[in-house]
Amino acid sequence: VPEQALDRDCTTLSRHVLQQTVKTRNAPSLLSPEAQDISAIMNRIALAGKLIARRLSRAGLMAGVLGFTGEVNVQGESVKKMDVYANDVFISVFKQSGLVCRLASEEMDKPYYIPENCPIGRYTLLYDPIDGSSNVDINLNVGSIFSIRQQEGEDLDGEAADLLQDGHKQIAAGYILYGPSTVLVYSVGDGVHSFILDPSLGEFILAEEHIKIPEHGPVYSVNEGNFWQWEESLRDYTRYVHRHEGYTARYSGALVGDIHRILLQGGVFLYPGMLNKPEGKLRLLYESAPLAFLIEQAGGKASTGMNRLLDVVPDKLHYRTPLIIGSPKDVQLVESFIQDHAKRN
Ligand code: P6P
Repeated sequence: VPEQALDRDCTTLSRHVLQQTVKTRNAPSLLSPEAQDISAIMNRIALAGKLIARRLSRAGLMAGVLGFTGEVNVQGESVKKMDVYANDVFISVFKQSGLVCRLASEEMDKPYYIPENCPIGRYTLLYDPIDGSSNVDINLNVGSIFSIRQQEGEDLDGEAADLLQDGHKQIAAGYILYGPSTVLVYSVGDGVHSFILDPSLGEFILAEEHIKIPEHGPVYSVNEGNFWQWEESLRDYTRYVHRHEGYTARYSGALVGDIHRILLQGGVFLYPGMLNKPEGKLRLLYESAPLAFLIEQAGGKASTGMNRLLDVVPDKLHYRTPLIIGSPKDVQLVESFIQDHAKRN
């Protein structure tokens, strides 16, 4: 077997994270508490990903996996059985971790506290357990999005006020894409790295290090069904890409797959604000901020249209913002339409 293949087989996620954390956090050695912590947390996230991937691969064959629970979540969205399963998987894999004291998820009104880990728990996991779950029943790609923040203070009132800080406070962020293969993409602040799950090994194996998003790409990814709900600036942007050669529309209805395409091929993903919902749909703390952290680490940009996404400070856990994210040149083009309109009005 060529040397290269052997080396790749040996670069598992846990080894890579340790190396990365040491480089990024100026940790003195692989044995520093923080390097070990982040590596252990990433391993738990990988375990959650494996459990979710396995369930998704059998969803059509097992009773009780597809379809809706009949409940409505804090977002006002119908809850899919897979949403509940995936949410609980993350909680259960972290219960035994000893590291994470709180989990804040799109599916839960309040954070979930792991009492045996609190208050010493040093970290909080913010996550969207299954993003794009409407795709589950039609066997299209879905994803999990995660973000790790340091626990600050005791949070004795359960309000998790220390989580209401900007995206620069993230220690690590990434996503798991459940597609033809299961891909985990993460960053601890020193570039973006991807891993592919080898089901025969049960390991995420390094696929690509220091992924760089193209400066410009052909893809614009947006739900044009909302066209008449947008501000005029976004409609003008859409007319521009319709008229100019070299643009192509790609939109799957599941954020992680759309972002992964933009990361690898370049272009821009947009979920703008709308006339009746100026804040848009996507949640800051466990969707936009982790993806913004990652895309900036890959050399891209992430914006609300008016501000850098990572600078946004939420005033509540389920805070939403418009999101424009992807290749620098393509994000700047959208921002130019928005800001030119703002100047004129
Ligand atoms: P729309 C899925 O519900 C999600 O949160 C993202 O995964 C996706 O990008 C977006 O909403 C799709 O929303 O309004 O275009 O169906």
